[in-house]
Amino acid sequence: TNLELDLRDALQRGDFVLHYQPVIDLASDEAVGFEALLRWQHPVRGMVSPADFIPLAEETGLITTLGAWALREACREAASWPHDLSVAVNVSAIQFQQPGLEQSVMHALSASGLPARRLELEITESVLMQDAQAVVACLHRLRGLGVRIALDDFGTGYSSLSYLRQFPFDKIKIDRSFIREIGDPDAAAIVRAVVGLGTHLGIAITAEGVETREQLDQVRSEGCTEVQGFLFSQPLPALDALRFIDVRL
Ligand code: G
Ligand code: G
Ligand code: MN
Ligand code: NA
Repeated sequence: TNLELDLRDALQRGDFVLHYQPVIDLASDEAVGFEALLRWQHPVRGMVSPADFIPLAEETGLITTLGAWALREACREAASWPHDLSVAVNVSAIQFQQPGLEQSVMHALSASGLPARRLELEITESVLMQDAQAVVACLHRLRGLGVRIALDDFGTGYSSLSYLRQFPFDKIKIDRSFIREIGDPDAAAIVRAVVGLGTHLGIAITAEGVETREQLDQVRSEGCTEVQGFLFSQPLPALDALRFIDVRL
């Protein structure tokens, strides 16, 4: 397709940028980091959503190059932030099937000088559907570098709860579909159960997609440790993201 051809050129043209959504710690009510989210500024089509181009990049294998770029760019940017702020980068399941993920991470860290503890990798449950032993080994090696691993979009995939013991996660991010419904007792019960599990296993819990004050109050009372969502901020260009920190400090 045309979009596929465009995608191949887009990296060279420098069409991609990262936007950053603040992550708020509920103990201090302060931003503790940002999630980096890819944006494609197409010269003709305008802004193309990752929901459209990530699947295409995955089918064509371009996600490996694009993912490596996102890691480098996010680490480069984060290295200039106040030192207690971390950056989270989404990693596609396809990147786990290709060799070189660890090298990409190590290269992004060494080229930027960003301490590994300030980098978090977000993976989805689809990663866990692959060769479990290989993935576990890879996650352990990545953690050995000092980076943290978050399980993203939790609750939307097919993972069983036993995966939480088997795989070394530092954080679970509860998918925003549960937060949207959290006024409903059943959804609230699910959030409560995940928080209980996380607390027991020593895993931090982020609530994604917090849009209202009511949702914030509820995820706080359920014991979530961090929040993200439009109530605080949409994903922002790098400069605006830093301004967001200044305004809140
Ligand atoms: O920010 P937005 O809601 O438009 O993102 C849509 C989807 O694209 C989300 O599922 C998000 O995780 C994914 N996404 C955004 N940036 C990246 C990236 O750098 N790598 C991967 N693999 N997925 C990303
Ligand atoms: O799959 P992942 O969690 O990485 O996706 C992040 C996506 O969620 C981004 O595209 C971001 O724009 C979107 N997002 C972040 N906060 C909110 C929110 O409060 N409401 C909605 N609807 N989307 C959000
Ligand atoms: Mn994410
Ligand atoms: Na998510």
